[in-house]
Amino acid sequence: MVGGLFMNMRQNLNFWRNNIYINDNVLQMAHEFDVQKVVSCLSTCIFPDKTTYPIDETMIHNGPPHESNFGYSYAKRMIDVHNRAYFEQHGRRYTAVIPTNVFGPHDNFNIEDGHVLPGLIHKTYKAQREETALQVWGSGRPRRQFIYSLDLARLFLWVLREYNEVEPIILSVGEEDEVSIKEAAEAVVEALGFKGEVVYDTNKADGQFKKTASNAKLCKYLPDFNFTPFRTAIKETCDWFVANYDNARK
Ligand code: GFB
Repeated sequence: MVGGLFMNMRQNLNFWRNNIYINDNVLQMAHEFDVQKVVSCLSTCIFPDKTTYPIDETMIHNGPPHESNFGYSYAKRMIDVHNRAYFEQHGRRYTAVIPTNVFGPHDNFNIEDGHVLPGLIHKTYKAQREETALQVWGSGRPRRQFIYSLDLARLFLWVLREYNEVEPIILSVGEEDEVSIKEAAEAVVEALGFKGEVVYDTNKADGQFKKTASNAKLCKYLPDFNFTPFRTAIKETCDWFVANYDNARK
């Protein structure tokens, strides 16, 4: 069960309970049916809020997560505990990846519950048609690393077939590819050719200011992996959304 900052702030209990149920049912059934490998998803938003940067895989349990999504964060951290216990007690090599903020076609474009990029794409699309201003929530100052879903899918196949550690691995673009929410909004505005006004609603929460993660472990395994350039990925996602507006999840 995933959602953007604002959905997490409204439903920390549901994020905790539903994800704990999913974790235990999926992993226990995999074990009982002798599934050889399970790759679970954590997220770079589950790391301690008070931390040094860049964040790496060793830091998952080193302190409380950001209060906006503690339910989701603790539930996801428990997957790492589950995986270590299945390995110790049954020799299972169940593992986890830690993607940073994912975006792309087929995303959840719901404005209230979705993540920032699909939210901005949907809002820009509406502002264009209604000739209103684009409302970006928060100050635009927080910083994020965004990974294109197509790149994540390619990395997922590699993890499934080649990655044999139980320890999680961060799947993210480099620290140098981190952008501000403002820069992300500008990329969406450019991709959709929006000409209207862009306003920042600073009454809305900013959430975590940054959660800069290191992809050094991934680069050690796959030094030649090429991520899709951010603006190319945004353009492809915007084009998909416009072409599939009627059937998109929104
Ligand atoms: O993707 P997002 O909702 O979650 O991004 P997080 C929130 C940031 O984008 C905040 C700004 O700084 C918001 O103020 N923002 C601007 C918007 N406009 C919008 C908008 O239209 N929609 C949204 N949603 N935000 C989540 C965690 O953190 O990261 C989840 O809460 C999950 O658990 C996810 O792990 C990957 O990146 O802040």
